[in-house]
Amino acid sequence: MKITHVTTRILRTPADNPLVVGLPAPTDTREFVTLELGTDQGLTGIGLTFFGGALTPALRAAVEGLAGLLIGDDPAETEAIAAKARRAAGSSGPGGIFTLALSAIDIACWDLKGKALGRSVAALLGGLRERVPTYASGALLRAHPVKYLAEAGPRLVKMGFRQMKMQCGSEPTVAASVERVRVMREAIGPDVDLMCDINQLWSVNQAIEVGRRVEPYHLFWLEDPTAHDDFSGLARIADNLATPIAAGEYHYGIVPFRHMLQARSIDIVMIDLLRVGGITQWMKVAGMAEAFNLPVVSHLVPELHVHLIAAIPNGLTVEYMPWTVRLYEETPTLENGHLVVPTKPGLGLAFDQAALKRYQVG
Ligand code: SMN
Ligand code: MG
Repeated sequence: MKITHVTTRILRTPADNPLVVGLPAPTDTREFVTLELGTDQGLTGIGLTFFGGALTPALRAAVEGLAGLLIGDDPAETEAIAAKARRAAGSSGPGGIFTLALSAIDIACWDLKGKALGRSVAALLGGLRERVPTYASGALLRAHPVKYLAEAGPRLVKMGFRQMKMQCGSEPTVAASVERVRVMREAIGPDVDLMCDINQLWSVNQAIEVGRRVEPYHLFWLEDPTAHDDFSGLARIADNLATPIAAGEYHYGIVPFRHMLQARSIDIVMIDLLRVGGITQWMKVAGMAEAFNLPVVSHLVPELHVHLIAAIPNGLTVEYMPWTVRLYEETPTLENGHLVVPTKPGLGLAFDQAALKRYQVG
């Protein structure tokens, strides 16, 4: 099979989240870069990337430029493709646009691998499970009033979620942070898993202080409690708390995960598919985590991560952050707090042409 043509688009959607109900619609937007790789066998592989912000046109150019170098290459040879892309990009990686662009290409190549073999990506990667737990995300933000959290939590349970993630970190006092977690826990009861994302906003000491005070509410994990690359600081927090510490979403490529794991910084490894370099690299980090006997969780793009978490023995849960679901004709079904793993060849996804038309810019 050979790559014969490349199509990229920039899509701009509202920065909304269907899980947020009863609040004013956001006015800001999100930009995505989509990729379609056509082949001489008439198959098309799809990929997607973002995090470009104002540099999204540059990200699109990077996807277009790197994918253009692959005309005539076999998309099944993902390591050869990554090596060629690294050589071509010089030293403009691994952080930032290079790896974000490589991820879109790698994802499309895995889609093509599956389509050529008639197997789902999950099956190609090991095919361990047919359903995976998932948690509601983006619905309990730190900007939302505590009163809203008390209503939103039970609503998410009614929608079928058995796990959900809230945020803390910007409260004026320790007591205010503790109150948010208390209200959330009381609203959903003891049987729903509750994660809390700090997005690096606390110092190590703050994280230990607040972390200790919220132990009675049994957080499923405390995420990014301090700077993502403060490996010894994260390790101190992890050593001082019974609550599992999750981190990893901010890291580009596989190497930072070596430092994090060697420093015993975390209890749960979060891998962002776009920042790590795509499916090929994601699976390497999942293997590293398995060697350290640690579970792995995903970050964003649930429609892609469902294959990966289902394929590995240490897959814990998929973040259901439905930013991108509107871009596809159909996405994995949510059933009783689980996502059903697609069985169609490749990713089991097709871009919704109406959505491409509606949201395409530039
Ligand atoms: C997050 C980070 C970046 C964009 C959206 C959400 C958050 C998460 O840290 O873990 O979902
Ligand atoms: Mg996070």
